This record gives sequence, C-alpha cells and structure tokens, in this order.
Amino acid sequence: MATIDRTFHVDPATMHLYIESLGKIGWQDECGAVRLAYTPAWMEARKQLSAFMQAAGLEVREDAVGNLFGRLRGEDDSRTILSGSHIDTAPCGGKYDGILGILAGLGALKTLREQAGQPRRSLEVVALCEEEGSRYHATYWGNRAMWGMIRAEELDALRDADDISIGEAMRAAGFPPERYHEAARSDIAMFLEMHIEQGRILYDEHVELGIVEAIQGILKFQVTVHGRAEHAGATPMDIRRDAFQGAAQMALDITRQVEERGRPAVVTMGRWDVRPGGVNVIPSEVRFSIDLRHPDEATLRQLARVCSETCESVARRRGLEVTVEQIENYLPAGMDTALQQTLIASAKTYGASWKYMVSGAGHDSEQMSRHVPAAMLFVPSVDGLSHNPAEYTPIEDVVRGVNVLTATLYQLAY
Ligand code: HGY
Ligand code: MN
Ligand code: MN
Repeated sequence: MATIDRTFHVDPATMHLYIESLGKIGWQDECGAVRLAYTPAWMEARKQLSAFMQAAGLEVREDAVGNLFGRLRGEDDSRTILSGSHIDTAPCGGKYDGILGILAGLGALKTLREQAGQPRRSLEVVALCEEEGSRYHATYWGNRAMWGMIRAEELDALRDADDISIGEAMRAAGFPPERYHEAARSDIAMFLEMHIEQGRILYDEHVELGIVEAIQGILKFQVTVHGRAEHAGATPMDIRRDAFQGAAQMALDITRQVEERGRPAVVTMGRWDVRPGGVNVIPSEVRFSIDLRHPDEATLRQLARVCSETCESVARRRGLEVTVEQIENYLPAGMDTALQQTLIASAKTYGASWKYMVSGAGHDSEQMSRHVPAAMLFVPSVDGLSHNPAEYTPIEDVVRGVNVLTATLYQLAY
C-alpha cells in the first residue's frame, strides 16, 4: 500500500496568477485561446512560462524542437521524474487544457523547493511543444521528439493550411529542423500529468479528483471523395456525381452505426473541405476527417472497418471515388498501477474524493506510457466543457489537484 509521508499546500494566489497570465496569451475574443505550434502566441507563452520557472528557482532549458523544461536538480541527478503537459491549444481552446498540467507541475516544484529543499532524485516540469495536432497532423510532436520517434521526412511532409512545413515553421521560430534528433532523451524515469477531465463525469457526480486507469484508443482518418463538378441549375438530381452529397451520406451513415454501438464509442467529423466551393457548382471533391475512439482495441478496429466499408458502399451507389487514409493510430494505453496507488494515497491524505476513470481525451501520458510508467490526475471541468473558450475549473479544484500532485512527487523524489 502506498504511503504519503508529508502534505503540502500550494499558494492559491500563485496558481491564479499563473493561469490568468498564460490564459491571456493568444486569447482571441471570438475564438478563445489560440496557441498553435511555432506561432508568435506559442513563443510568447513559452517566454512567460520560462520567466515563471526561473522565478521559482528552477533551471530552465529548451530542447531542439521547442519543449521547455524547468529542473529541480536532485542529489542523484542521473534520472528524471517528469511532470507537465502541452502548451499548444485546440483551434479555439480554453484556459486550462494542457497548460494547467504545466502550471500544476511548476506549482508543485516551486512548493517542494521552498518547503522541502533539494530532492534525492531530480524533478522536472515540461511544457511539451505540440500535442493537439491543430496546425499540423503532428500530434504529440514534442513527446515523439523526446522518444526519438520523429521521422526526418515528416519535417517537410507535415504542412499547415498555408502550405508551410513544420520544418520551415520550426526554423522561423529559431529551432533548426535538421537538429530535431537532439531532443531525444534516455533519462526519463516516469511521467505524471495533471489535466482537466474535459468531460462531465467528475462535475456531475461531485467527485473532486479522477485517477486515470487508461486512455482510450484514437484512430484518425482523412476521407477524400471525388465526383464531378457540374452546373447547379442545369444538371438533374438523378444524374449528378455530387461529392458533397456522397460525403454527407457517408458521415451520417457512420454516425448512425457508431451511435447504435452505444457509449463509450465516439466518432467526430470535425474538419471539412468542399471544392471548388462555388454556390452554383456541384462539388467535385470533398475531404473530411474522422476521429474515432473506443477504450477496447478490438472494438476500435471493428469500428474502423465500419467507416471504410460505409464510405466504399456509398461511393459505389453514387458513382463516386473515395479514399480513406489512416492518419493517426493511438491504441488504448494503460496507466501505471503503482503510480495510481500513490496518487490515491495522496488524495486520501488530503481527504479528497476520487474515482477511477478512463480518459475520453488523448493525452501526452498516452505516448509517455509506451516508454516509462505514466499516470494522470484529473480535476473537474465545469459543465464538462473543453476545446471551448468557456472551459473552466474553479481555483479550489486546481489547488486540490496541485496539492495532491505535490505530495505524490514528494513521495517519489525525496
Ligand atoms: O484529441 C484529444 O483528445 C486531445 O485534446 N488532443
Ligand atoms: Mn485538447
Ligand atoms: Mn490536453
């Protein structure tokens, strides 16, 4: 049974200052937090974080792809206990997704340095440079760089909506892409991530903390439908090869089949591109994304077959061509049971209510768990809202989570 020898109390005013300072950077009133990888807002947020890390007495360093680290060096400096999350946001994000995990790690290390002094084992907080895949299909870019999983061809192949490659964006931000491999590390011992739940289970059930047992699997596809551009007025409905009507039918048929499967299966088609885009032109080409998720690998793969078979049968019926390309493949990931027990012992020490959960959202911990023991601590999202500017977690929930994280890191590093 895990034990907790000491508790700590992070300063609520410090956490509030951190959240509000970072929340302002990249905020766009009609959209929310917009901090896409290698953009000026992303650079500004890293600069602010770096200043807070220095003020907390941490040794600050950035790696070759822009991950930012704050280190509290231990007597034994050979390995690193890492905590943190991602600094980038969804296209229109909130003030908590990702960034709160970084600030929680920062608050914890600041508190430990002030109240417990030098640790036995080195501790670090990390602002991972890119997790969302909002600008590039480069999900977990910072994480994958640390594990030496980036492939050189990605630097040119990954392009944003303005056809700027991730390598060009890196260079413009001061990170020569040819040095990406220097980000690889072999000293990470374990990873702990605090994150907002982004769903409504904790909020609805009035539970204060979530202990994540597993992160569900995610398969993403890019569907491209080809038809024939023709005149909107002069072409009878029964002879059209309308790529949009076909794509819409595919989306609705897939959605219906996933809904029939029931919870927790989910599917989202969030990104569409209709060409040529004329009001009076029958669309000839439509691209849309599929984000498919389920905690069970076999079910996930079975639903992936449903997606491709549905697209092909609709295309046949409508005289269209269709390609279904898999662009991301993250299988379900289990969190480390020993680290979960330490988090639970810490939650109990603070008298906090908690429950086991499976994460609906993907997280950096999923990638980390492929290489080292990883664990996640959830704090509630009001109304379950996330990937939305109205994202909100009350400061008392934030402080409770940071206190539990701090006591857990103390147990692991002192
Ligand atoms: O997509 C996700 O689940 C995460 O927000 N990147
Ligand atoms: Mn997110
Ligand atoms: Mn996130």
